[in-house]
Amino acid sequence: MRKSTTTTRRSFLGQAGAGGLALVSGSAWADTTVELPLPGGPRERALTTAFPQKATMILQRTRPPLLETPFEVFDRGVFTPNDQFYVRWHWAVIPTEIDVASFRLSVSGHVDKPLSLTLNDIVDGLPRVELAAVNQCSGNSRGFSQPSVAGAQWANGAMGNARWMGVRLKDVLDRAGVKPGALQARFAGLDQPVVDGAPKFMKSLALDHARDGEVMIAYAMNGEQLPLLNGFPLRLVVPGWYSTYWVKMLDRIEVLATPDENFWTKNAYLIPDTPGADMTPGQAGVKMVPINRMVPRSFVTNLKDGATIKAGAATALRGIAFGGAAGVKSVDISLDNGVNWRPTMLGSDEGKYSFRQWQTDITPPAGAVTVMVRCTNSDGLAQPKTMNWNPTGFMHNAIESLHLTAA
Ligand SMILES: Nc1nc2c(c(=O)[nH]1)N[C@H]1C(S)=C(S)[C@@H](COP(=O)(O)O)O[C@H]1N2
Ligand SMILES: [Mo]
Repeated sequence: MRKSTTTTRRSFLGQAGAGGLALVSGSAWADTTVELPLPGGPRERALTTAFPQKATMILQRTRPPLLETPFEVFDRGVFTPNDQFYVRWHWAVIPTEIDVASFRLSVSGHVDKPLSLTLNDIVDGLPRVELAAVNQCSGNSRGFSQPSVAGAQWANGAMGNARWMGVRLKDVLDRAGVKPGALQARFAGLDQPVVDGAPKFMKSLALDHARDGEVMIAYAMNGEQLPLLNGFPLRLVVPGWYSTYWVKMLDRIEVLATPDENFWTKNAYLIPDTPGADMTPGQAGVKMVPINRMVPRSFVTNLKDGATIKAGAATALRGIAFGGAAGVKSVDISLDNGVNWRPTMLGSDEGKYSFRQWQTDITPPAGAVTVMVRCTNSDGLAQPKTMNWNPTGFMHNAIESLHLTAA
């Protein structure tokens, strides 16, 4: 889907900043609710349509905006629509409009030639790349932690899949000329802390990773400009890695010759260095490391937990899966608590970092039936049967179970 340069600029950046956007328009939320039963939490959540460029979302927090994708959206297709793509910010000072003419992306630090790039330099001046990839918050599904942990009580909707379009981070770094001895690239956006002295949100990647040719600076998702709340006009896309690294409203890249000591890289987003980032509540002396590659997950999307289906007749089951840092090798289901598994049929392959649909059917006799669904990725990593635990509720990916009644 290559477009001419003029069309590209118009469609991805043209309407940018026009008029400005109130981050919350009026008080139009909380008039409807959705059932989102979490252990120890409220059964219901407010739905909101009050945020710019967003349709119905589950309201987790208003300032900063934390909006969850209603789960039924994932049944509609393998790409998550921009207007229902989840939203997460750390600080509430977020620009409500961006002047595309004066916007600059700076590249500084341990480079031969510091850069100050306009959006046109990026859109027209560098090779365009496109990649489908899942953006998932480290804390997706945190609300299911037991014992419960602090932080946004996400159910399973702090994730989404899009076709990202932009330029390779490597091409931008090459243009600046990274000097020998550089270790990391650090990324920051236009959002600011709400209190003086609080640490600005920044994340760093090892330079080899930053230059792997896959990490992107995206200016479009699903064929449109990025919604403001998803990082307009530019965001980092780090395929296969948790979204904490996918810095939004990206306007600053610094190449560092010494390890990044900033709070968000050094002290936040750490996981236990154990299989599945699993530990025991209260366990002492656990080595912590920065969160990194995603792990496989799979979900049923066409039936809800507790649904009744017809006994003795074929019932279609379908859902989505993703492999994390590798492609989906198989999605299997079990009707006997994980003793026997059988493969499902996989839908079209949109690339190894994308959601992939799966489908099958089941014909259970009358009675209760529990369907377990398990993804194995092409590295051979499969979802575990029991949920991991850590104090920040990161990296949940246990096998999901759906309880049905056949009658
Ligand atoms: N500039 C900026 N980028 C950011 C963040 C932020 O607070 N500020 N949060 C990160 C985290 S933790 C997540 S989960 C994703 C969420 O991306 P989304 O809002 O587009 O879904 O943005 C990431 N990028
Ligand atoms: Mo996140």
